[in-house]
Amino acid sequence: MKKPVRVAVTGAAGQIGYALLFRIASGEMLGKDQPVILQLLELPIDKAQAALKGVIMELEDCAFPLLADVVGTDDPEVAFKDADIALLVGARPRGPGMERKDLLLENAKIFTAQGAALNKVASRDVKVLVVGNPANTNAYIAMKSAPDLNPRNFTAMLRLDHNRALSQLATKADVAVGDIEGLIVWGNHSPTMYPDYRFATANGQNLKDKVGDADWNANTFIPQVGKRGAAIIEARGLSSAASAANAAIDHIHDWVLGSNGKWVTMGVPSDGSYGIPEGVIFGFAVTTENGEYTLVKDIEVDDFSQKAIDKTLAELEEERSGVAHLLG
Ligand code: NAX
Repeated sequence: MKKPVRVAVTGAAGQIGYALLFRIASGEMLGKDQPVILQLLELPIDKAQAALKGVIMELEDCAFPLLADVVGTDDPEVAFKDADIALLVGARPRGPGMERKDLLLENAKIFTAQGAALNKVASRDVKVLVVGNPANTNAYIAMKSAPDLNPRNFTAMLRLDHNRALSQLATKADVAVGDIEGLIVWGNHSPTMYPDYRFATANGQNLKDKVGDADWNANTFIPQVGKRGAAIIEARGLSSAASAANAAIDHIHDWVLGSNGKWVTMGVPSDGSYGIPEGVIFGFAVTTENGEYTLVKDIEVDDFSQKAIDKTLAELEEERSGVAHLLG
């Protein structure tokens, strides 16, 4: 039997947490032969801790053979102790009348503290995925608050956007979703993101040639992927949870176990490629192997794509300057 992997999850009693934990414990994220220890963080308020207790009871009642232990806590240093993987899902939601700027600052406090706790107690190889919004900037803050950890350990979730784009494209091009390769979502996890299928193929056929419709790209595909989250809220009365949890599982699964040469989208600190300033957490196409990701370089950027990339970068830069004073 392999040594258990320690997986920390914050916001564990929330709706994404509820869709996520059972799949991690059943082996869907790290493999059916990989035991896990779940280290679950919730807010230090009675209601959140009671809900967390209930989730842990249900995890126990599943009798998952791969679940070696579960820890529930309100202390980030307990949750992140020796963590190999940290899924930062919990975040401050936007309250009534709250400005975007205030939301950024409230979350900055959370991710500064959690970054510092990771820095102090997590495994030096911890793989961090930030799901809580604004995900890219929260990941940036956590990364900056953890100076002893490799910045490459910090990522933000754009996989839901990637999966949404895959699904829309598969329907339009009438191909199986699993056959599509070469899709990218550039930028911020927000409606400014740029889903880009110029190089997407299915069974060797270029889908841009097949779909061949610039109007569909600009006026349907891009806005539909960008506003999908809002459409789910409108339809369900609640934000995406199962699909978000699924994307988190995909992201970590591929990071740890490899993407077999396929491009996947991860929000990762820029190395300066494509003119994105170093350190900005940006959605790029990557391939993954042996627990490492590699940015796909030298993708041609045409005028349309450059404008789209500039727009999403401008938004990220604005978010970054909004929290710069907190990061020293
Ligand atoms: P919920 O409100 O259902 O759950 C969040 C949980 O986090 C709550 O139980 C809360 O008590 C807890 N929490 C808040 N602050 C915490 C902290 N400092 N430490 C520990 N726990 C804390 O939200 P849910 O629907 O689960 O969504 C979670 C986050 O994911 C939100 O920020 C949401 O905007 C974001 N999303 C990000 C997506 C992405 O693609 N990157 C897509 C889905 C989702 O919208």
